Amino acid sequence: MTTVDLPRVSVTDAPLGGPSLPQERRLVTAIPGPKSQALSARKTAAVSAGVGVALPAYIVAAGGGVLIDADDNSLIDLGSGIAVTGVGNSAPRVVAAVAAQLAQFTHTCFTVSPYDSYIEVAEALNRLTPGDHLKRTALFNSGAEAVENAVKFARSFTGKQAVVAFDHAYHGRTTLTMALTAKNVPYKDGFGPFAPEVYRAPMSYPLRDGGLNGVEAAKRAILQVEKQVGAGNMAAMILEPIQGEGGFIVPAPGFLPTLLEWCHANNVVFIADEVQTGFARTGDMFASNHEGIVPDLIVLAKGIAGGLPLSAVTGRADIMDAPKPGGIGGTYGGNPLACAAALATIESYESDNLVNRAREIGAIMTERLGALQQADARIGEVRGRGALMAIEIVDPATGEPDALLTGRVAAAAHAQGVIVLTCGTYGNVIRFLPPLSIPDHLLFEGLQVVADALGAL
Ligand code: PLZ
Repeated sequence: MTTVDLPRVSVTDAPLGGPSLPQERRLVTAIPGPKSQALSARKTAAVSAGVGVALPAYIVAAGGGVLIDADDNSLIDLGSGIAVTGVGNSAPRVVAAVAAQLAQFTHTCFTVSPYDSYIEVAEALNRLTPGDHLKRTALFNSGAEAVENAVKFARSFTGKQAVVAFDHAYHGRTTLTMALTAKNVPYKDGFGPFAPEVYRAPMSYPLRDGGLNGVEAAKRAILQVEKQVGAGNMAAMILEPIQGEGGFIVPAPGFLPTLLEWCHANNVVFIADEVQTGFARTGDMFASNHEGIVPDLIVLAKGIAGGLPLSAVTGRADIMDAPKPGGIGGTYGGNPLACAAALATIESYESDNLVNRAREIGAIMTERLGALQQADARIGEVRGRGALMAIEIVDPATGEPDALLTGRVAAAAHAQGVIVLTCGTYGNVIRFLPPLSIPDHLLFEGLQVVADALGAL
């Protein structure tokens, strides 16, 4: 039994969860065990059937690289609650900052009675995001809410309405963001009508777009947009620099810069949705940095606040200042507890050099998954950056996506106490999003469990 021995995380004062938990995979019962099964029965009776659960092991504590379930199983976390707990669960700095704020005041509504931590978060995001131009920030609660507001800023600034999103895109589940999201089941099916003035363009997907390079793929998208929408009607183009739910698709080099250039030439706001890729995850503070692009607006959430609900739009001051005072808001956006968590989280990314930790994790995953691909032709591609990596599983004879096998590998890993998530338009991608607080030995063990699961099928 070992504990996290990374010097950047204090292991002292985390009484419940946090990194003081033994850093081990431990199977006490079958997964899910009897207590989790009882909770599943209560869930079925009490919670909407529309709210699905990927792995019904109910969690009682978490920290470092593990989640402990109700039956005392210790599961290796390769998902971070979908890329949220980059700094780890109940990270000591976050716990201390939120506890202190909790004792001061819990809520005033910033647009009624403001407080300084909201401003401090805005200042930090203005400083950290790509580009050294004049910026402003506004805070919200969820990724989808921030995406919606990014579109509002773009429409207000340009006086235009149309928004272009891409194949395989995921931007949320609200009416506008459902329209932006590409995949029908489960996100959109039966939930229409969708918001109008949303159009779709073809993505750069190197494994599946016939070898187009980034510039060619961008020109294809631009041609379609010019013919079907018209720059004169377009407020914004939105995309994820690496697509998340769509399958961890890394566009070919040159795709993003070519689109950005076209947007700038046509008074179209370029919005980078870095909800999943942001905050050290990709081995840089933001994925846009890898491509050398400076988006007009950047949408942030997930990794921003160590697990508390917070999101943001940060970008060009002229765009962000376009709405009239009072045009942007919400009861909880930039809640003081979430702001306290964000400040502690951002401090951790910076002073613990978690960008570097993401690169180390990326090097381990690239090596391990690459070796697996060499040995197994069913892995069509290993891709991603830093601590955001995936394998795409295919039929080796045809290259066609193999969603069935993908689901079976994930289920087998779950049964062995490793939390991995699937994704992809075709459901054939296994993604790896470990918390940056995971110790190396758990990362190796988790990847080995997945390798063994694949090998046995
Ligand atoms: N933009 C790029 O990845 C959230 C969705 C989980 P919210 N992705 C996880 C699910 O099944 O609902 C996401 C994202 C990108 C926007 C969002 C939306 O963020 O905080 O879930 O609203």
